[in-house]
Amino acid sequence: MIKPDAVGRRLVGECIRRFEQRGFKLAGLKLQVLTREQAERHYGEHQGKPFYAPLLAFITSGPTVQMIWEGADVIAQARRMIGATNAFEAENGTIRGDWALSNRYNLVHASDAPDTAEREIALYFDVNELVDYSMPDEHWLQ
Ligand code: 3AN
Repeated sequence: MIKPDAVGRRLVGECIRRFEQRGFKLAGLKLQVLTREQAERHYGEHQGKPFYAPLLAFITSGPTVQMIWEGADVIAQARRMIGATNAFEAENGTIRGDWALSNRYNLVHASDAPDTAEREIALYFDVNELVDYSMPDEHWLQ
């Protein structure tokens, strides 16, 4: 997910470019303002924590871009490309390490495991919004 701060800072194209150029395949794409209910379901694990209310306020404050990326080891590799949650700890060369200076306004979110990815895809997409197709260079990317 590209979060409202990244959309507001016109970093959507830069974020997508990094995943495309690494070799991942885009299987779903959507621009939407999250509803309060979607945000609560997305961040349910943080309910009751002191940062929960401001986190929900931020994530529903503007448009987000939901993306489904496919490819070899995509979950682990995407998290490496994004960098540590706290942007002050994110390495240079990562999305957060290059463009963020905040723990909350950290530009992007990525699923951390296959079951989380399934849950988050179902939260934001209908099955018929996923696109299955081949890329001519796929055999070089696995
Ligand atoms: P990510 O930003 O990688 O999706 P999560 O889901 O662990 O990471 O956290 C979501 C957001 O919750 C963070 N961006 C941050 O704003 C807030 N958050 C998580 N853990 C903490 C923490 N220990 N202290 C303050 N805020 C936190």
